[in-house]
This record gives sequence, C-alpha cells and structure tokens, in this order.
Amino acid sequence: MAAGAQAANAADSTTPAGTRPEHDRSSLSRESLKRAFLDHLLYTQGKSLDIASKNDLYQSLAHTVRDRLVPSWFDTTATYQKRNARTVAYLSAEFLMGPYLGNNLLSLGISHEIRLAMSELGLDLDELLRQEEEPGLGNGGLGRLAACFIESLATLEVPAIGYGIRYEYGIFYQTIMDGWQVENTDAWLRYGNPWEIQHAEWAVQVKLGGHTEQYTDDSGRFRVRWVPEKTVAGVPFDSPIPGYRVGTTNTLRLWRAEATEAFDFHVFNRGDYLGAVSKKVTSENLSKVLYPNDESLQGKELRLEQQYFFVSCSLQDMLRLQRQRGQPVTSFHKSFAMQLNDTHPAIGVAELMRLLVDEHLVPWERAWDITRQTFAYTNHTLLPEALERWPLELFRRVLPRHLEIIYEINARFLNEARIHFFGDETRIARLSLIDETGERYVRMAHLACVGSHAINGVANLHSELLKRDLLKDFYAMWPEKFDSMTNGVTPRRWVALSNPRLTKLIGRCIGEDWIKDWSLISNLEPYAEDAAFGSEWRAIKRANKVDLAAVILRKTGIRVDPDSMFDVQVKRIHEYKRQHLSALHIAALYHRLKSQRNLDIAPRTFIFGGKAAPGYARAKLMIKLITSIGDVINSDPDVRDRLKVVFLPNYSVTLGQWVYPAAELSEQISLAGKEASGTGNMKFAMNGALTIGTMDGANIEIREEVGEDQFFLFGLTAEEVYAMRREGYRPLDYLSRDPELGAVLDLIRSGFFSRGDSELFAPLLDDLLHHDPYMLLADYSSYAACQARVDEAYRDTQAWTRMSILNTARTGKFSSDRAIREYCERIWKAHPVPVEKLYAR
Ligand code: 26Q
Repeated sequence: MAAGAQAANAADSTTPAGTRPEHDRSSLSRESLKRAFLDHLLYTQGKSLDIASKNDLYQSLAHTVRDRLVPSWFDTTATYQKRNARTVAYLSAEFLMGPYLGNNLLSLGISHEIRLAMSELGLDLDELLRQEEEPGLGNGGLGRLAACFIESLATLEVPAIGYGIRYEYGIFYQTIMDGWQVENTDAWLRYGNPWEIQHAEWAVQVKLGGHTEQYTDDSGRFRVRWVPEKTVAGVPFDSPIPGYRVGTTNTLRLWRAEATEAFDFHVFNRGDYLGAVSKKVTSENLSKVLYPNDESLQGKELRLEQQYFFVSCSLQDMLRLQRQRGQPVTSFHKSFAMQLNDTHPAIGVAELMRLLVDEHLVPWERAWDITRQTFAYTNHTLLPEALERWPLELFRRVLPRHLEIIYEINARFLNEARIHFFGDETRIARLSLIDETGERYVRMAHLACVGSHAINGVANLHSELLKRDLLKDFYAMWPEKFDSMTNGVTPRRWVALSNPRLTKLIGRCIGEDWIKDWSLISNLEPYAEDAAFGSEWRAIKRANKVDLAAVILRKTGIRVDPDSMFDVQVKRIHEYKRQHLSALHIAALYHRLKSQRNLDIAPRTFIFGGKAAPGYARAKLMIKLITSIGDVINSDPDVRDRLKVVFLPNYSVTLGQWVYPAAELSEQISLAGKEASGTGNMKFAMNGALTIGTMDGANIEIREEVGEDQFFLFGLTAEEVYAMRREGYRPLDYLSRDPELGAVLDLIRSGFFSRGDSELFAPLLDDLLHHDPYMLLADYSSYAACQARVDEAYRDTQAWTRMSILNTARTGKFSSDRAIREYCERIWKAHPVPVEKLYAR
C-alpha cells in the first residue's frame, strides 16, 4: 500500500465515532454534499460550474442524492434476502411517480442542507427541482395510486417491490391549440434518468406467439412444449423508493423490452442483416409507449403483449429471487403476496400456472393452490365498457399456451360452479372465463377473480356495487373473498412536499409526527376555533394561490385574481366525470351576470385540467367547450373581474403539486355509482379545500369524516340513479322544470361561444337532450342550487376558514398508510421488517 493511502486510512480511523469521514459518498454534511455535487458535475456530466447547463446541474444533484440512498437500498435488499421476508409484489401496468428529487430530499431529511449547499454554490434549489422531467408512466388515478402505495409500503418498512413497464414514451404531452387538445410525444428519457440502475445481468426471456406441442418426456411424463414465434428480452431498470426517515429503501423494477441476441444471430446467419435489425426494432416496440386510454378499451395486440411481457418478466424475477433465497418453488406463496392492480396484469394467473406446471413440473392441483394463495385482485371500475376482454383468436395468436391453461382453469372452475348453482346454466355462462354470447372473448376480470384469494373495491360504495352488480355471481359463490379497501394518498408528497407553508404552520401547532402518521392531523381540530390561527391559515392559502396564479399566467397567459375563489376540477376528461356539468353552470352564471348587471356574486376563478384519450372525440369536444366558454368570459369586460375560466394544459403530478395547495373548492361531480373512488378528492380535502360533490366513490366517506356541514352535497344517489333508469329516464323533462338550463343550452347551440358556429357543440347538446347517459340534466338544478350555497358560504370568510381547517383536520382516514396497513393485515399477511445495516462501510 502506498504511503499516501496509509496516511488516509490512518486519518479515517481517527475520525470520531458517529461522524463520517468527509469523502464518504453517503455523508450528509453540507461540505460533502457540495463536494459530491461538484464531483458529479465533473465526472458524471463532464462539466464545470461555469459552463454547466441547467440539466447538468440537475443531473449532478440527482446523482448526489441517489448516492445517499444507495447504502440503505443495498441494506434493504440484503435484509429481505437474509430474512427470507414475505414480500409484497405490486403488479401494475402504470406507476405515475411524479418528480423524484424533491420527494427523495424529503425522505432523507436533507432539503434544508441541500438548499444551503446549492446556494453557497450560487444555485437555486427550486430552479434545479424544476428541471426534472416527470416520468408520466400512467394515465391517472390508478397509476398514481400505485405510486402512493409503494411510497407508503417503504415508509411502513414493509418488504415490497413494484413491478411495471419502463415505457420509453409516457402519457402524451398535452397542449391546447385554438382551444383543442393537441397531443405531443413525451420523450422523458431524452436527457437520461439519473434515478434508475439498469441490471442487464437479471434480464429474462419472454416468448410470444407460435404454437404448442404435446410430448412425453424421458421420465414418461406428459408435457407441453410452447414453440414461440419470437422471443423478447426483458431488462430490469431499478429505482430506489425510500421510506420517510426510515432505513428502508424499496425497489421499483420496470422492464424494458429488447431484442434477444440469439434471435438476431439466427436471422443474421441467413444473411438478412436489415431484417434482423428491423425485428430488433419490433421487439423494442413492446415497451415503447403507454396506451393513453383509461376506462375504455380497444383490444390491441400490442397492449396484450405489453401486459404479458411485464408480468412474465416479473414472475421469472420472483422465481429467481426464490431460488436465490434457497426456497423451493412450492413455497412461492409464502414468500410473495402479489397484488393485481386491476386486470392489466391478470394474465399472471395463467403465467404462474405455466411456469409451475410446464417448467417446474409441479402437479396441477398443487400449482393451482399456490397460485390462488399468491394473487389478490383490486378492481378499479364499474364501467362495463372498461372491463378488459380479449378476442379469443387474438389471444390464441399471442399466447397459445395460456389459452389452453385458461381452458383448463375454466373447465375445473365451472365444474365447481355447477355444484354451487345446480341447474343454473345461465349463471354458469355468465361466470365463464370465456364470453360466448357473440364473438368469443377471454374475460380478464373473471380470470383475476378465479385466480385470487381476495378481491377488493377501492371505496365502500364501489365494493358494494361490485358485489351487487358487476361481480355478483362471484360474490354468490365466494362471499368470503370480497373486501373493501378505501384508497388513500401519501401525506408526504401531497402535503409535506407540495404545501411547505402549511407544513410549517401545522408543525408549529402539533409537531411533525403527522408526516409519518396522518391520523394525528386530528390534533389540529381545536385550532378551527382560533381566530389568529385562522388568519394564518388564510394567509397561507392566499400565498399558495399567488403561486398558482403565476403558474397559470406562465402556461396560459391568463391573469387570475388571487382574491377570487379558486374552484378546481382536475382529473381525466370523461363524460362520467361530467366536466361539462360545470361548464353548463359557468355559462349560466355568465348569462345571469349579463342579464342582471348588478348581480352580486363572489368572484370566482374556475380552473380545469386533464387529458382526454386521443381517440375519445366527445371528451376532446368537452375541452373545446370549456376553452370556448372561457374565451368569451375572459374577454368580456362586463364580467372580467368576477369570473375567469382557465384550462391548464398538460395536467400532471408536477402541476397537481401547485394546484391542490391553492384550491378552495374541489369539484367531485361524477354521476353517482360511476367513480370507483377518486383520489384527487382526498388531496384537495387534506389541503383544506371544501368539496362540492355527489354521493359517489370516496366522496361519501370524505363527507362522513369531515361532517355534512363541511361538504356541499348535491345530486342523485346511486340508488336513485338505478331507480330512474328502471323507470325510464327522460332528460327533456328536466328542461321544462329549469328555465335557466334551457336558456344555457340554447345559448351554446346558437354559436355564441363558437363564433357563430352552431354545429360545433351540436353532438354534445343533442346527446344531452336525447340520451344523457350520465344524467347531467337530472342533476343540473341541484348542482346550480348547491353552487349558490357555496357562493353564500364563501362570503363568510371566518366560517369558510373554519370549515377549511376542519376539512384538513378530519382527513386522517385518507392516508395511503392506512390503506396499506389494511392490505397488509387483511390480504397480504405482510409485516414490517426493519432494515439492518449489513453493508460494511
Ligand atoms: C386498459 C387496457 C388497454 C388500455 C388502457 C387500459 C386502462 C388504463 C388505465 C384502463 C384503465 C386505466 C385507469 C383507470 C383508473 O385510473 N381508474 C381509477 O382508479 C382510481 C384508483 O383506484 C380510482 O380512484 C378512480 O375512481 C378510477 O377511475
């Protein structure tokens, strides 16, 4: 050893116990953070401070922070392996993580030191945070729920791994041109992703297409061989998911599809070099792009291949871990609890059977037992058109062996069902995994139900309706499998990170333990009666509104008044969510203000945000309706200081972090019985917005918690909706009862909001008058009357503030920590495993 190195070692060993040597890449001292940052700038980005781009600076900071996560990440994996800890595998085609940097700083508890370190280098942390391109690997609620859940699992120190797809292009980037949505590609990986680590050594092979052959093996056993048409490689990319101020850093493992070398070589030998390269491109298509549809389906082959690809990769990975832990495949269900985030990964049921039976030679009954004990299924929708089913012939083409396995599962299942429902063949046909009412389909929800030991809805009403309608035959057969787990959201991202002003105020009053235990937020309740606290509360809301107003100005050029009420609806654009109900009401308010010049209303800013599926013409027309009404209102001097309408383009997690803290009124106005849960509703309430909403999804439970006096309720209940359907709903009846409604529909039809074009919105209007499947007309009067109560309530500033504080204080139930504890206890049987320090540092 050189003399210099010896001297350095000697210096290390004299470092006082409990402090870290300064060159330690995990040190959190300001000096070492600065050193590490400058090192990454030079050695990772190849730049010096004076020539670095903003992205170079962001990348260097991200690497500096990632370094600080790696030791606990390593220890976490090592602890789970050593303990053979029961691990939750959360399978989801979507993870809508949002930007990592801010959250990771919060988890590590180093935001303040980093801010100072950056500022000593002449840099502004907020500006660096803004550089991060958020990975938009999800459509909306379902993908964001997966992100909240894996964060909570880590914070609760539960062994868990999130499995999904590393899409090269996430959800499209939305711009608004001439009032219409325009989609642009989301090349989020353009500048590299500093959070992920690629593990080529754990790549797996996935087969697709081809046919099956039966044969007898050397030991005389009947076997089936799948001869695929092609093979694709899956390469895992891992990102650290640190828990909040704990030793646990779990893993999000996303799979990227690549061409297999063997495959290329084969084609290459035939001299078809370009053919080989083009096949390579085809393989990589599998993880190329996220399908931007939610709640509606087209049976696209590539989508089925995507689902199978990530599920097969994940299961093979778990079997590798099982082997590595020295455990037999037959105790797979003891090592892993697998959650299906909707039916998108439901093919896993057939895949685990295939792996156990065909590849590990486990007898069918034993394999089926293991499979059922492993899987649990969460349903996220009541819309029949959103239930996944695959045309049988397409399914056979892509997954011939799985179709055989599904036939076998179905035959055995239907035998069992025939014992339950003796002689009831119509029910047997309804239960079947194969829909044979017309063109034949594989029903993925049925596969998920049959292959799982637990089935849950995402809010109480939703779970009840599942048992009553959508899954009633399964409920009749296995009532004990059904449960309800109301969704939750993480208070780390949605309060502590997004609303720092509120976090500081709450901290001063009740301490900071609520960040880890949101139920403690109830301690805020007494402050609702404290006038001084109330004015601080208001000042914070106002400051957050000023921040959002600046974002709005930058993104839309519209100047909004921070003293007006911020009335917000942000979510995917869908008819059942009824953004157009709000649009009708805004047009009515405008009509009123124009006809009664001195009408006194509390000034309001209506803020909308959300993406429409690119093929969903009606949803795109809803966006155009909102922007068109906005254009007229925003430029009319008669109402300009009282009404504003904003459509915020490209709503995302990043934008949500500005929106929720600034919102005063949360619009949750879906037709009762259609919104499974909603999770935005929770983020609003936690940040002190009051809700105007229907008795739908988790709204019901929010109202129950915050109290009916603190919630603006309107509209039909789910029961009333069904009754009205049975009796025959006639939208036109409602027109005669509410003259204002008629006037508004006429005004829109006249072309007043569309530069005289009376055709533009006709499809929307005709549909409302003659079909109105989401019953806007039935709920309109009740909604408008409720909005008048909101207006009234907002004028009493003190009373509104009190209600706002009570909303926050009474949302203790809606943390994803609570939801995860319920899943752990009632479904997964998983427990916290504190991480040991195993890596010798
Ligand atoms: C399926 C097949 C092919 C292409 C796309 C899809 C697909 C993708 C995403 C279908 C549905 C989704 C997303 C559904 C979703 O976000 N549902 C929402 O889930 C939330 C979390 O439970 C609930 O709060 C919402 O009520 C529910 O709408």
